[in-house]
Amino acid sequence: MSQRGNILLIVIVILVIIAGVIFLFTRNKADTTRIPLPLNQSNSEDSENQSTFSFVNPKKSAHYESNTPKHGSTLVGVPVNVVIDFNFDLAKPSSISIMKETAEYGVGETKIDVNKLAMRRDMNPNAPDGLYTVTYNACWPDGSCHDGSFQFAIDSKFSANFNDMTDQNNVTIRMSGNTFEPMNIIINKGTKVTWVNDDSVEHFVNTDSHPAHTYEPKQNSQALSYGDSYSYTFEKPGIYPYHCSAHERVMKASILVR
Ligand SMILES: [Cu+2]
Repeated sequence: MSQRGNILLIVIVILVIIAGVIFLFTRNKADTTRIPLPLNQSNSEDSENQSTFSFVNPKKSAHYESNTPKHGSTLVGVPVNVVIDFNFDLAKPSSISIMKETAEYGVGETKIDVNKLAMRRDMNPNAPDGLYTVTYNACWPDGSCHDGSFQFAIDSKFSANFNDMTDQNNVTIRMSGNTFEPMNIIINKGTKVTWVNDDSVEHFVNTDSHPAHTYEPKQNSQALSYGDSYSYTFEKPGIYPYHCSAHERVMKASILVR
């Protein structure tokens, strides 16, 4: 090959490498650039529900990432569990307390997930409407602990805004126009819910929070392309907030299981 040919080849190789680097950089940026939301930002559920509860500011412990239920949210039913996500390995004796006034509504032990990045505690399914304060103590492998707190509310009268589908044993939710349709539904326990993607873009079914997806992990789907469907059967009564992780700002919904 001539010297000119060699130079041309080298230039082409360099251009391809530069193009590759630019592609990787912009793609990575698109994945990770998120404007952080204030913790007390209303979600669609709150604005719809016109919550009358007033919430004090949350206290975030070291290594805190997110929690479900979300701070400042008003739910139409009792959460099946309270889950708190961290970016560091949790260790014993980490603990969660779920209080309304002076009564504890957490039941059983606080459990640390296998990956050690979340801890959870079941909630008393008979918990009444009202304001709940979650306080937690997050402990680390070196024996140190940090505490934090947040609040959520339960107001069952807002379930009147939900689509009552308790007469069906199999429910279908369409993923259409970047929404879940119907968005907020009531079903009986044991009901199989099937999501179908009617859009040309990929959607997901992801339990809250984002991006931890830890509240009801078995509800999480893989990526769903056009025409794909995914099913999950809800066995335990309670409220199940979920979203699509590809469109988590707009694509949110809830299922109340009775
Ligand atoms: Cu989506």
